[in-house]
Amino acid sequence: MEITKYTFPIHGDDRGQLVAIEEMKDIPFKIKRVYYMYDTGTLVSRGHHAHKCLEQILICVHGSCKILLDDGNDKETLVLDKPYEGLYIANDIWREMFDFSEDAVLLVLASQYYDENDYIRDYEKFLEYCGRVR
Ligand code: T46
Repeated sequence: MEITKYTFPIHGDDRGQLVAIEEMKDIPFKIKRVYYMYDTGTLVSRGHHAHKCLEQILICVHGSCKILLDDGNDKETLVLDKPYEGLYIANDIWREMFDFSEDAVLLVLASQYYDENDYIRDYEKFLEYCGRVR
């Protein structure tokens, strides 16, 4: 499976660090929505779904977490623990987020507004969907 991780430029100076992300320049889509999760229990596993159209960039801006990506054939698990790194997740990819550190803040940049109809929340339906679209 092809995994795309972006390393964003850090505008650091003696005051600290600053990361800026511009749509269509630093990431490959226009940002329609931003959301983030924090205070996630360390034993919690989130996600467990795919999206039909949505593209996203996940950035663990504080702490760490793990992301499992599954394209219906291969599975890969990555660690997000750097506030200047963004993991791109295309549509048609099953994702699970787990192993959150207590201080984890996971920020997500999304290409579409929230739409429950875009979710595939059943793993068997996801595999069927992959078979149809690939
Ligand atoms: C994804 C992973 C990485 C909204 O009302 N608006 C929103 O934009 C979002 C993302 C969620 N919600 C509501 C829907 C649920 O009642 O917030 C609640 C929790 O959402 P969900 O259970 O879908 O959260 P996760 O962490 O399982 O998944 C989220 C995104 O939904 C999903 O698109 O790819 O993070």
